[in-house]
Amino acid sequence: MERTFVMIKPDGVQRGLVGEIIQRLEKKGFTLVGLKMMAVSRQLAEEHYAVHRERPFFQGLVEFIVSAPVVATVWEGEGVVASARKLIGATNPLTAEPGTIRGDYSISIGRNLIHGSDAIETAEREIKLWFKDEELTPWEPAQKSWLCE
Ligand code: D4T
Repeated sequence: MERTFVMIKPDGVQRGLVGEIIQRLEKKGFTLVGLKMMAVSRQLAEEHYAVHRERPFFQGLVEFIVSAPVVATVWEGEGVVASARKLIGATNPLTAEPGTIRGDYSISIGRNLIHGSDAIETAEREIKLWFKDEELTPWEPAQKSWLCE
């Protein structure tokens, strides 16, 4: 089953949006199989954003991610990677569509609340980076047959 990694960034935690963000993914019908609040080490933040190492915003982004706790989550479901990205909305919250998480609750690219894996392979890499196998709890939702044919 397809999985994605979603991180509620420090601004999402500080602004009390953890419940709202989790609820949007739950209500959509995806299954939460991993959840932990954590202070992120510099090493983990740098590794997570390694593709952006040469970008001018990299240092600021790492400082931001280590500045306060985040909530790391893993979600399961058919098409969850692309769908979570749609629910999250465009990187720049000012151009993110209303109805998306960033479009509804944020105004700045450097404080855009949430991260979601951008492809299936990225999701696999990020889940391995953030979670040990034993921290994930696969389960079968009782309402499954009411969600999917
Ligand atoms: P993440 O990875 O956080 O889900 O964001 P996106 O996938 O939507 O966007 P991204 O990889 O292009 O950017 C990663 C991260 O860097 C921040 N950022 C980005 C920033 O602070 N300034 C910038 O100019 C850009 C492009 C926001 C998201």
